[in-house]
Amino acid sequence: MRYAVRCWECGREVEDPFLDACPACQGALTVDMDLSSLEGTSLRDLRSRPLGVWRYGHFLPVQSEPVTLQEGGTPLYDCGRLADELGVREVRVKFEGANPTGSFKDRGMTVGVTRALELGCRVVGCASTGNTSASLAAYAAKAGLGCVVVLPSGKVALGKLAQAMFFGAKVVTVDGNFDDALRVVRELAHAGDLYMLNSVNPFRPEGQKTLAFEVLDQLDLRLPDRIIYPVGNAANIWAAYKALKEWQSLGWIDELPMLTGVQAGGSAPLVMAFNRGSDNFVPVEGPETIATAIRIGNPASGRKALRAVYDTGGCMTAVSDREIIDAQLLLGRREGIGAEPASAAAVAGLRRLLDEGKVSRRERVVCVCTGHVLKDPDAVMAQCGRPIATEATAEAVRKAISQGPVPSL
Ligand code: AN7
Repeated sequence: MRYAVRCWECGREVEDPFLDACPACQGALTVDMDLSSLEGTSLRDLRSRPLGVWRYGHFLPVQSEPVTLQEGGTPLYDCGRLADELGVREVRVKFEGANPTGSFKDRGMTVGVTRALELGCRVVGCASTGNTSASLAAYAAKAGLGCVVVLPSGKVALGKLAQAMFFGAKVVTVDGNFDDALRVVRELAHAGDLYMLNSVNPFRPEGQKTLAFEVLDQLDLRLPDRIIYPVGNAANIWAAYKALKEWQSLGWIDELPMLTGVQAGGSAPLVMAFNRGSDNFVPVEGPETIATAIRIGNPASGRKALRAVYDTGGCMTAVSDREIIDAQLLLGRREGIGAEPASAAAVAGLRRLLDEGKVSRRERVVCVCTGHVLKDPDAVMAQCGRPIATEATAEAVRKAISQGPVPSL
């Protein structure tokens, strides 16, 4: 597949594969795919391959055999009980926790690490709030590459840290938040210490396009009214927009679902920009939220994400930590879906937008639940308390379970 890497701001073509921003204007980079060879084809032509990232290989800018752990192909659950609870016509949940390392990041990493091999790199690296590092560590292991991950100290959920260590990455924590860690990794990449696979590397969002491709594919191109994403560094919602535009350009879809982004209240620079109707955001110093995955004050793809939202007639909203936790429990206890807090922000945002009358109760909505509940066991235990300990007799257990209400919402 032919493509060019361009500056998203000024359109200039960027030839040096190791740049992470436009040399002329410092704008973010993007991959401009030449889809002309796909003209006259249809989605049906792809379906001989199994549902998953590589079903959409024609839309991905790598040529060699992919480094794959069979990512993607995640369930799209029809959540009737959740829809009743929220009071909306239809809610589906795209459950990205079902990916090999438990988050949507695997979609970008299969492409990003394949690209790293094509460029002859030996060491890959990233800054991360956790999931990116877990995913990169696994794909680097599969590819036989060295891996360095830089994390904000004390603020990475236990499951994610465990994964990065387990898969053999060099794990370094720094005093500071994600934005600081990203600045450091960019500097290491510029000095040639590593090949950076954060989402400012435009090959990452290319893989993440497949999340939106799959949603449309699973719905047989019967478009939902709205797709809701939790937003941190903001590449994923941008990737969805890029995916939708590509299928629109081929005539596979006519319209675009309203792309809607949810940030945590303490880390919501893009929501503030949206509320002002602005294309530009002001970074938040000292971002805070229980949803540590999206504890990001200066989203690298922020301007792209705002474009995605404005251009599709979507919106953005912020939710509190309490709303996030309530939504996480709702997903678990009404639908049996185990999502980490950041993922539950999508559902919390839907509830808020319905209550505020900004989303119609007649809509058909897809919420993207980006990561698995087991990523953050501490967040779960803080809500659900401890098990009841007792003697190993039926009588003692009967007594224990008869005390207090049966746990539910
Ligand atoms: C579960 O791992 O930024 O808006 O370093 O882990 O594309 O950044 C994670 C982000 C949503 C936000 N949900 O996606 C990282 C990292 C989960 C996440 C997001 C993240 P973007």
